[in-house]
Amino acid sequence: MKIAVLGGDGFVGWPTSLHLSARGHEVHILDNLSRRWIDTELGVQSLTPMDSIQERTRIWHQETGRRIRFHLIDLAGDYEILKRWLAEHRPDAVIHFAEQRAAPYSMKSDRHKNYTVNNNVNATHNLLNALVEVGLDAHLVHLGTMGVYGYSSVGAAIPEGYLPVGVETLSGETATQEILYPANPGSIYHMTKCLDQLLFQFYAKNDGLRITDLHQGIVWGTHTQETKLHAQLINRFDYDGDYGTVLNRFLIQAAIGYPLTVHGTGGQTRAFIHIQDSVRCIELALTNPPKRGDRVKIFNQMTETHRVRDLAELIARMTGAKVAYLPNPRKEAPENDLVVENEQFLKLGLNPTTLAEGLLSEVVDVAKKFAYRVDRSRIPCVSAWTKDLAPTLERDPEGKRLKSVG
Ligand code: USQ
Repeated sequence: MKIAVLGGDGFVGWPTSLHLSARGHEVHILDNLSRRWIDTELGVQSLTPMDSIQERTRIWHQETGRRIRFHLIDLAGDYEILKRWLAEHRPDAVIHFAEQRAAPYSMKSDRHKNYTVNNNVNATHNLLNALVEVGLDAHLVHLGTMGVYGYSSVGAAIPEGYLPVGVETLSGETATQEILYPANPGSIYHMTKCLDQLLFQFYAKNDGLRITDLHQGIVWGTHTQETKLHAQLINRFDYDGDYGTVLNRFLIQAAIGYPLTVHGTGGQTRAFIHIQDSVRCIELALTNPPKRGDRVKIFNQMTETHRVRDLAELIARMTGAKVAYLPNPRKEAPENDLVVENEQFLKLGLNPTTLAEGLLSEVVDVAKKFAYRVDRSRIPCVSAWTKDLAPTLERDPEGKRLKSVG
């Protein structure tokens, strides 16, 4: 297949591009490199040393003989260029990762809120609009989030996208239908993914676009089979307060003797998936497309659920790290249960990497190896969800006063 990977320079996009190229697909990365600019804005860098996209693709060719082409295109801003590219290249499938994906970054300031909404919603709509305009029947696979559901526990498992509901008709009978599971975003970023869902629903219904939406949990880990092939193919690893996600942050914190930064009581339960399983799921979704005229196909892309404090205690036991219970910068339920259905990927053959088997090698192979690159001052989470939460974040877990808050 000829596959366009939009956002193929990012944390999930890069290993996905390698995985699909290794399986013989013709891969094209379209990316505006915004993630690299955001590193510069925040004054942070990936824990793992990361080469330019051109250098990465050169090494891939050197190691495997396969080519991945890179095209510098801004999906949200360059609609005409995107349309021309699609018309000229006519890919069989398009994988859409090209969105600002960090909840704390999206809540940093009014400017960051605007950026996230403008970038994410325009990118998705430009893509859908262009696919229709150039008459391209490519299978669109989008990286969504479990966060569209809102993690609330109602004592029932979260279904894969659609909820059967009974509606009482005027004649007193019960009509049943399936609706999108009610959206309940917890950040501006998550809200944009909820808006994406509606865009997909409309374009599948109105124009017959074939769309798969993957509601992914929190990704942990760094390496995949392909990124391990050469030191310069390594994936990025974020540990800072905006882009670092909880489990990868705890791993690096443990490696450098920094107290594990649990927000609030740590009673938040979230869904997780290893990066290797994430790229495998995308491949499985690609090979099982919906038919033209079908509704959007939705998968829950996760393999385990865990409570944040249980993860912290597990890593503390493994490594001897201390756990710090901190004021929560986010407006979120302090405690929740979470049960998620994920039968579809398991039936298609996904064989999950469990936390129990993968964690220790991650600590040793990545966190310890690159610990010398950590800037401790970038670890605290300083993006507050509301203005009244900001003053509670003035000190870091080691008691030092932070220079700027917000
Ligand atoms: N948390 C801590 N300590 C930390 C960092 C986070 O206790 O140092 C807590 C947060 O308060 C939150 C939970 O851990 O309750 C998860 O936070 P996170 O930063 O790991 O993940 P999140 O902001 O939800 O976003 C990440 C990705 C996003 C993806 C989402 C999947 O950045 O792109 O969509 O995970 S999900 O969480 O299932 O919605």
